Amino acid sequence: MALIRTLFVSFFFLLSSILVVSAQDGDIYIECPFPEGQDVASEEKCAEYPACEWAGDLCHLRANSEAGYHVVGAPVPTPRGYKLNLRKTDPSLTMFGSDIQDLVFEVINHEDYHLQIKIYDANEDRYEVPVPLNLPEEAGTHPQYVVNTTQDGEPFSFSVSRDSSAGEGPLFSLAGALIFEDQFLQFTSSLPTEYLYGLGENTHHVFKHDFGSRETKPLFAKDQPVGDTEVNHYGVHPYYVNVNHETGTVHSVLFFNSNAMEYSTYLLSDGRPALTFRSIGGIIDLHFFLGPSLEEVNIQYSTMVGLPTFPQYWTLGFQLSRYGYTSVEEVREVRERMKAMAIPQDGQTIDIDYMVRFRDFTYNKENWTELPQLAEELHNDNIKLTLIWDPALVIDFENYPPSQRGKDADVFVKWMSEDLVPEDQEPGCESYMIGYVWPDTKTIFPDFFKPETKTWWASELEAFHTEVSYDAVWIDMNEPANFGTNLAHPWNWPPEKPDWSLKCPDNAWDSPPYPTKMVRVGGSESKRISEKTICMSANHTDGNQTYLHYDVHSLYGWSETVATFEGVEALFPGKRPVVLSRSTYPGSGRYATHWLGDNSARWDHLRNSVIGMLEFNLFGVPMVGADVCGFLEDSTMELCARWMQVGAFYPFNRNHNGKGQTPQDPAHWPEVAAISKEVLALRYKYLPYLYTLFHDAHHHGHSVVRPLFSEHLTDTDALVVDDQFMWGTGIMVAPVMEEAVTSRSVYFPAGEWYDLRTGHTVAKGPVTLDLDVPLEVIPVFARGGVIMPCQEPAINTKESRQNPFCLTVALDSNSSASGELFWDDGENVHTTEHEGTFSAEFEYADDKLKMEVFDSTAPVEGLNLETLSFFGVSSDPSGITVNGESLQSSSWKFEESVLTVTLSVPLGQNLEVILSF
Ligand code: MIG
Repeated sequence: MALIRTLFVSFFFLLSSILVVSAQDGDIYIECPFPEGQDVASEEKCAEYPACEWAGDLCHLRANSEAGYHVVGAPVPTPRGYKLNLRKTDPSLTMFGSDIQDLVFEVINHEDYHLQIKIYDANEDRYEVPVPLNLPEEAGTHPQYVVNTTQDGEPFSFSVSRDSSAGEGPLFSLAGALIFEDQFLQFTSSLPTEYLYGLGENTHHVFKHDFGSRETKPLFAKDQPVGDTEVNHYGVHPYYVNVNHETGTVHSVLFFNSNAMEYSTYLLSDGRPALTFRSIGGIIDLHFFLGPSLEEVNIQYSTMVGLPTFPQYWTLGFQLSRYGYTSVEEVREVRERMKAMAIPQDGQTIDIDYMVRFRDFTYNKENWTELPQLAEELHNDNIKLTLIWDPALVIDFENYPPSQRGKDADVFVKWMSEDLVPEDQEPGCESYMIGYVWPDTKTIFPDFFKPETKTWWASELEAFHTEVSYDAVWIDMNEPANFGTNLAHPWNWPPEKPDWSLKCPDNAWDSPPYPTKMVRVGGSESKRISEKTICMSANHTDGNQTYLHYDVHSLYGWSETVATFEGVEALFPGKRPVVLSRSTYPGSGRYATHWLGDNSARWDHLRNSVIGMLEFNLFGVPMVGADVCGFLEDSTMELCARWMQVGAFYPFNRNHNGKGQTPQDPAHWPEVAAISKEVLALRYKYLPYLYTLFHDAHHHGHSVVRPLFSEHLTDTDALVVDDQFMWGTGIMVAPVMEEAVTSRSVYFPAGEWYDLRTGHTVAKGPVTLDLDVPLEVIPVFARGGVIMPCQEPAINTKESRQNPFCLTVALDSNSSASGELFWDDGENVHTTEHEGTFSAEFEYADDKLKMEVFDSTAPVEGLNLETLSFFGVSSDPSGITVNGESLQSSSWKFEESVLTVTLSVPLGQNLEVILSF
């Protein structure tokens, strides 16, 4: 029945198809890209590209009717939608050659809120992204979208709209010609509004994309530090969110493609905001999510790419790290400093310094002999140990068993064909692609797509754990990074050895006709697509299919993350694996924590980190943070103090420093120590709230950190704020990210806002206020209407988890509020939804606070609720009852609209508190 209905619905779409392309589409000026960059644009240069023409001092695509495709025949229904044939209208009008002449445009209906559109070669299979997606078994029966296409014989175009499009134009509307060549895809959509967010991983200076210039940003996984310009870095997320500020609705689109790509945001000459995507391989595969709220879009997207991993509780505590610790002794000293200053800490990370000559699965028996003891000492202090591994392993089969075992299991990445193997191939290396990274000998790279590789990697992780009992795994350099590709020699090549580097061939994959803008940014030395990585002419295989590195390059980190997650899962059965990955792709969030990579100790990098954090929350990777106090360059007391304050509100809160930089652990400066203690106490107090948000992320796909506009989609002031952010709906942070300032202006959207620390009323929005922000203060607010669970803080989460609970009840203008709490042992996987879990819902209305408990199991035994803080109460109550019993008046205190009630009730039971006025 459902199927018939779907067919019927699809046919209905077809019948309602309309012509969406106007005759003058040639005037909208979609720029033609030059491999050398836009500076070379000239009439002469433009003439080299038959699909383009010079007009209005610009080289732009010819009209759709010339350079595009046209519709051939009628749509053909499929079980899930329909297909439409397209043909290139004039085969001679090409950009880079090898146009695919016959294409299929396919509409695939999924959930009512979720539509997939694919455009692919009608005759030959092309590469498609092998990352698994969760798609529904049956399509919904009441789709919220409508797809319109042009009809037989007409220039091909299509649009996607909401079915109830009152007041809202198309969400996506193909503008101009579609270009589909073997190694060059380009399409442009006009967007309903300029409120566009997401797309990464790039350095972004603003959260809302800028349409004022035709800035093009590349996407391709690269070991590329945070930059000043909008470089591509570690991961790839071709996914955007678009807000319609007039209708207050949100939709999002994933371009599910993993080839090197780039995007541009700009205004078409008719004034419409536009987004152009270019990719150099694969197919056009688009997933649309209709929301209509921001959180619904987040849920819908995460549901498809995989719900985010549920962090172990300790990972929400403060973690300390640095590159360049010289010895176990140094780590101990820092640890002592932290203890002496009583700064909370839950994690300690040790970087590649512990290894022997940067060889994975070894530890240096000189300065690091006592690494196993250090692990025990940390554990005794309730601190978890994270160790790092890089993917590249040394070629030293005789002396380095992990490589020999890997060779035996045939796990390493190979050249795509024997004839590409260089003449000077190292002995015993078969057709492995050989590079050079940190170790002082050449390296090979595991192919994590292979099942054999996963097994081998898991057993190496396990074997090393018998030597050093680490708790979590950090995977770095997994873009994958390779040094000096195509150059005379890597920067760290041993000077006594003759020059050598990995050299990539000059073929279609390593010298593609349009290598994207990535070859021209980030100080690219080789100006090639293989800059700082391995050659594109490599093969990967998952056992069934073979993939070119050219296609799956940006999935390397994702594949290593899956392998590592599975390895850690096997190592600690029943526990939630803790894996920190630098390179990510859609779907990585179900396995990984992410940090934003090598930033510098600079104020603007602190500022950008908030944007990166917000973006990764859209990307379904909510467990994210930047290197607190900055990685490259020396931090200063003031910067580090401010950064510790902001970091206290990153979901992943880790102070990490670069090698050679002066220490910046929070105990290093007395001022920073004091400031860190205060702000970490506030973080630890609200960890039960943060943890509950992560539970919602893990179970439903919610984001954790949210932009200010999340609940205020028609507020155009809120839509551009990116120096403030929310934890869920309850906490707003307005950090100070500028040097030497003592006040900052803070925007408060509609509603009641309270100082989270004192409970005092601060604002009734919408309003902008200038607030004093002395160095000791990071402004943090509670939003009226939300009840947040909290707990007395402690020096680590092991201890804080035993402490009495509290509730912060921040009232809205109706004097009501609601919230929830999730609790468990903080580390186990839940095989059933209720096993070992506790959850409760809170509701405050009509002067009555109710806590309804749904599951009450062992983890909450012995835990009490001891403090209730009501923000925004108009007068001192005359009486309070707790579960029907009157409280003595000494049990509460009323001061400046804050009512604090002291009680003692078991957390695991229903509760009713009635205030009488
Ligand atoms: O090329 O392992 O982003 O966090 O400290 C440097 C050393 C290699 C890069 C990581 C950084 C880490 C560092 N790694």
